[in-house]
Amino acid sequence: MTHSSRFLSALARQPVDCPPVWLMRQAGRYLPEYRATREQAGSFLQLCKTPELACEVTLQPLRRFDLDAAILFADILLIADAMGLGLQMVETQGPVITQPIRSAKDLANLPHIHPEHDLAYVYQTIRLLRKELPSHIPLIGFAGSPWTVAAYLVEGRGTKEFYALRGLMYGQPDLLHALLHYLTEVTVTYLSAQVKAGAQALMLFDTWGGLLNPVHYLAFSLEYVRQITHALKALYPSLPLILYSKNGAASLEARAGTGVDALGLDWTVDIGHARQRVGQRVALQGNLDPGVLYSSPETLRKEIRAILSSFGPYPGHIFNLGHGIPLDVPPDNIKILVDTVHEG
Ligand code: 1CP
Repeated sequence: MTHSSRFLSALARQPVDCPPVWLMRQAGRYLPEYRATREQAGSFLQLCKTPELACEVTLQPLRRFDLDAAILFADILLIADAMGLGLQMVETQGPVITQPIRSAKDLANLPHIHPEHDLAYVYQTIRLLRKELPSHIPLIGFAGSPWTVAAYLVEGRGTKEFYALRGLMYGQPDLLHALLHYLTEVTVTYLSAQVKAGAQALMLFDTWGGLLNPVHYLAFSLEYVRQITHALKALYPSLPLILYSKNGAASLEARAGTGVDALGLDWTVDIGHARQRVGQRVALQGNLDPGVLYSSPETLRKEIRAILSSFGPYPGHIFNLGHGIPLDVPPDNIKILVDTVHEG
């Protein structure tokens, strides 16, 4: 089967006329029109919960740049809001959860959420987007991996170290496994309803999997990703799935064996070496250092071409950053990035 979309073709490791490109956090604060719409909504959470405005900010980067995919505007922590855990997005601090999960009692008190009802606004945004998007621009739905969502639920905020989470892993592994199991079930329901609403590919963000040693990584993160992948593939066999990890170079082969179609790479791995290690089993997505967006157009072009040439003339490359667009990069550099990738 051939696709009318470069992005879906590359995910299926089929030849394309030029590499597809989309960017993590392509909607966001680096765009003045995003800041204006967010102000109109009143807050980040209100923006996510207003389908017309969430649809608008999803489309904003596509009006400016020749991107090959759209990503739903939402957040991996909206399920914490649906669980009533007091999620707040604090301007200078990022996410804060006022009722973190640290004990068996906290876990027992977690409500059984019903994503189709409790996160109805997400599905409404997806339906609006599918009406607006041209047929060659697929819509990516997403969720956090259970480990990465648990990181915030246990810690109560974003940090570099997540010591409360790691302390719980060593001190009460059964409790953490019970939380991860619960999040796995919720995530399968949440994501399958995104597909029913119109998402054409799904991405799992395992941003904090790289905190773990290889044995713990398999047990506390990858095992639950594998369960989600198997459940979704049983429901939707041809649905493409992408797994992103930060600091995940050590586990490339293990991640390629979970049944996902593509791996998202951060910038600390050479994409050509990664391709040799995983072969044609999965497509690769990445992996420009977002830091290059602060350099000159010449350096930006040079680094983009280095990644394209390191990957080589094989099918299965989706160009992206190694992590999200920082909030203060000049939008002109994003245009240079996208156009340079398409020039090949
Ligand atoms: O307006 C604002 O300032 C809010 C900033 C913001 C945005 C634009 C947050 C808060 N979330 C989002 C949207 C978002 N988050 C999207 C959709 C938009 C797009 O990509 O274009 C996606 C896919 C996410 C995913 C997400 N949220 C991740 C995984 C990817 C990653 O960045 O590693 C994580 C870890 C989060 C949590 C989160 N939400 C917001 C912030 C600032 C953070 C990270 C905080 C931290 O570093 O701990």
